[in-house]
Amino acid sequence: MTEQPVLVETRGRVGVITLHRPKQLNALNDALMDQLGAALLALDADTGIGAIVITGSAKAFAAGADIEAMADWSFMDVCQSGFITRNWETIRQVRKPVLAAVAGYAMGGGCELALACDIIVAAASAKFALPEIKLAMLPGAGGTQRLPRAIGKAKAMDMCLSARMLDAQEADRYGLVSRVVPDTELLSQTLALADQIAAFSLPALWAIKAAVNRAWESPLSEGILFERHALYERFASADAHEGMHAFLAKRPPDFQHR
Ligand code: DAK
Repeated sequence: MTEQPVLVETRGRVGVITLHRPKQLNALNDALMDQLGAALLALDADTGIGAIVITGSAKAFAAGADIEAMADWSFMDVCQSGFITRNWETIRQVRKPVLAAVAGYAMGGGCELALACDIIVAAASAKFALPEIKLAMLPGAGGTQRLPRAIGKAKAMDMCLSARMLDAQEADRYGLVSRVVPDTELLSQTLALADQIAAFSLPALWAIKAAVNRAWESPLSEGILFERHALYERFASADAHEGMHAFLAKRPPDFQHR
């Protein structure tokens, strides 16, 4: 029986996707990225889900794009198949919060996948690198663009040009990750965080995620305008009225995700 490279389960309002090519340290091949994309879209469409967690194994979140698969590809092969564009960027369509729970290696495409998530929770063992330069390649799944935005040009150039690997503490200091937790608590703490997020009003989560992402991609004035309209839209939401009235009544809110 063929092993599934991606395992999916739901825990309450949280969808959990586990990358599962243990022998290849979760190297990201087309089959895995196709399944990851399909799982992300299915969870995003599921009205019972409020947040998504992507995780790997204790040794590797993912050790990058599958080098064995890529080794003999030609320019025409990657152009014609739309390599990366075709399936790696599905994550950009996801409107719900996506959390990466990273232990061990997050290298190359694995680091880029984590960077494409909204929150990165790193285990103390996590290691982040963009080592494509060692292969005479370049980080081609958003690494040269998201990394400088996340940690600034100086640190990003260092990582991309020298293949420097960051441990979890450095990644935390530089702002690459959101939190660092003990390895034994990686999944429990990430799930607790995802649970907390998923209990909030889904339309408000959509709006906040879209607004923060807009901050990456537009001048301040455009971003502020986007935020202002997102705020006005909140007043059309039953949950927003419920949230404010619950606060005034000193009771927990009963969000209907509308
Ligand atoms: N691909 C395929 N197999 C991999 C792999 C990878 N990225 N990483 C590890 N493996 C395999 C190893 O070959 C080995 O297989 P066997 O020999 O057992 O058959 C098995 O996983 C265990 O790996 P190691 O024996 O090497 O394990 P160690 O603990 O000694 O070392 C390591 C772990 C993560 C330090 C090491 O495996 C390593 O350096 N791996 C390669 C990491 C790397 O270079 N990652 C970047 C990949 S390149 C593009 C867009 C994007 C990209 C490129 C182009 N275009 C749009 C054109 C992205 C490129 C990348 O991500």
